[in-house]
Amino acid sequence: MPNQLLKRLAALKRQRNAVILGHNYQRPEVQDASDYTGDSLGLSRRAAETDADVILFCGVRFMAETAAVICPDKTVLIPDPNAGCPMANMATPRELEKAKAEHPDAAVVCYVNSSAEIKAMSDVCCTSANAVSVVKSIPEDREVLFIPDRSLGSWVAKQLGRELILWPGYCPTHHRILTKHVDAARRAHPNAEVVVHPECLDDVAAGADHVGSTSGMLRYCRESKADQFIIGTETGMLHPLRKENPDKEFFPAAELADCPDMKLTTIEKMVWSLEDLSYRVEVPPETAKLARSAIDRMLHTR
Ligand code: CIZ
Ligand code: SF4
Repeated sequence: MPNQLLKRLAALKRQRNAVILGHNYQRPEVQDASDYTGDSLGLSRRAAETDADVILFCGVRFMAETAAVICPDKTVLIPDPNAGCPMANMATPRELEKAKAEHPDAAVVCYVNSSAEIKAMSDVCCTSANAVSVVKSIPEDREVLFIPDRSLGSWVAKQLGRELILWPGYCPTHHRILTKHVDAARRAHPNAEVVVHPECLDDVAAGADHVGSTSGMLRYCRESKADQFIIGTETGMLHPLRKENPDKEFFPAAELADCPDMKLTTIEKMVWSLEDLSYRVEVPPETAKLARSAIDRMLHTR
């Protein structure tokens, strides 16, 4: 990475009093140029704590929206306005309205991978790190409509032995990881543990040694006695795992699990973003207020 660009980025960061948040799925050089890296929940917490005036959010739009909802007084920027999430787009307000009318008594639990509008229409939000405890906090006799990720919903249902109303959304990147890929990786690395994300297909999750969020994967691999791991999630995750565990080896379950939206962020775009204070991510106050309630309910779940 040309040093000049990184120097320019550092100078702009000081000038703008900005903090750079980078998701675990970002390009390695973007993660290395971030002040904090982590999953969307961890980064939202950083956003809530920061004294910075500007948050440069290196991730996809719904994550920057969440930061904007939590920090209404700060300027939230995303380096590329096209960085969306196909899964988040699989739940629209009109469709959710219809589903809520069909299940008027159901509690709506929405995965953080959703637009602020969808969060505003939901009872409580969750991430892959806390989905099980969030659903558990809802009384057993109440129906739960889980949106938009069918795979995560079905994994949570299995963990709790509880039936959930599932939504037909999914992550195209995680669904590229197939059992045959995991089997081939196991044959190539017979001593490795298989660690996958709950956005993976049901049979991939069922065959894994551990299923968890990206923050959960970091914890699991740090604590595990194994020294080789096959990782079933977006390939950006290999970077923080390798950085934190230099004595362990990490192999992707499938090289194809690359999220094109996550990879839209580059150092150049980060520099342009701080130069121009673009692209601003704003959520209308009414929507933000309701979305905030769903997020706060998640944060207060134990
Ligand atoms: O919540 C996140 O950051 C996502 C999308 C992945 C994960 O499990 O950390
Ligand atoms: Fe969305 Fe999947 Fe990309 Fe995450 S990896 S941003 S869920 S498409």
